[in-house]
Amino acid sequence: MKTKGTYRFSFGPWNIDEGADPFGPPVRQPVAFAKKLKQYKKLGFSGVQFHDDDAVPDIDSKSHAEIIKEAKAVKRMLNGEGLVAEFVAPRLWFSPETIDGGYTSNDPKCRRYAVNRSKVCIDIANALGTNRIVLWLAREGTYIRESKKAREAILRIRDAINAMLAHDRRVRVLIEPKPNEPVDSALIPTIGHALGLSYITDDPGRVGGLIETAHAILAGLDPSDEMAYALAHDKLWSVHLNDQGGLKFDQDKSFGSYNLRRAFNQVRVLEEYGYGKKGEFVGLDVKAMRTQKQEVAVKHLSNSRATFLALLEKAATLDRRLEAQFIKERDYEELDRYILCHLLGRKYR
Ligand code: 3MF
Ligand code: MG
Repeated sequence: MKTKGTYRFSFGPWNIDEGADPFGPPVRQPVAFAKKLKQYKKLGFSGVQFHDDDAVPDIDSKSHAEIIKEAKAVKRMLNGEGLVAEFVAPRLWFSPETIDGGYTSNDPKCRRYAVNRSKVCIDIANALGTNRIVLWLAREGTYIRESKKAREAILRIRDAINAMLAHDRRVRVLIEPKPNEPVDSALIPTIGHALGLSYITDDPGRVGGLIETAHAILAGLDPSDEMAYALAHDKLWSVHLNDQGGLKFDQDKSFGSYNLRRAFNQVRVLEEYGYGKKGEFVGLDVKAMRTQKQEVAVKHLSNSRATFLALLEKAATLDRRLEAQFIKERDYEELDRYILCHLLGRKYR
């Protein structure tokens, strides 16, 4: 059992936001990046997750030299706060070149843009001191299936990853699957798809996954089982813990806020199989409720971390002897009862 202090937590600057949604404008003032960085340690976090343009805004209008200079300045800011960069993700869903997807766009010019931008993203990651690139394949999919040839599209994603692996022999690519939103049908909807894809790249040892709770739930799957699957492949290299109320839009609710037992099982599986021992971060991809006022719009982060730690204690204090006994007797009704008592903090029997 690891002690509480041995997990390292991370989040991205987008997790402190202005509360806009597709139906209404911002309700909070923007917080400057430097001010966000000041929050990390206070909230109990030491890792920063980046999009390439979180580190270097207006990236497409800058020269390569400017981009690297700015990324190095961000690295100095991180050093100043005692923080480290966990990963950088190319934002391949914003620019006009990525309307039809990045690596799978039907326009070869747009595909070239996506691959070039991914290479720049690797250079930024190096300047920030991380070799981890996360690919959330936001628009690699379709609104109507006939618009792209799915097999060809998968091989295009493979080729793009190969180009990234060749660009830097130390880089590691973490695929973050999601089944839908913004597209109707994503080409890499689950971790099984992501890891399957890793094995047809030029260097499978450098391609793994990041699992987000909400994304697994949106695929109708159990997030802890998805994590176990990636752990069985030694390819769970990061997580985005949060919560989600069923098959709706991607909610990014605070970890454990919807289904505590499901959250417990994620913590349990991470803890049981040594997640974090190779330096993996516990990432939280959570959003403050739109109703939250400015001064208290970071509680979702500290609360999610606190819930993780509380559930870690639940995992540690689970009576493994009893658990084994019920499993041996195949008395899963009793196991169910015991787990609920344990989570409720009630004396069992
Ligand atoms: C989308 C997400 C994204 C990714 C992020 C980094 C806003 O559903 O979860 O977070 O995690 O872009 O890959
Ligand atoms: Mg995410």
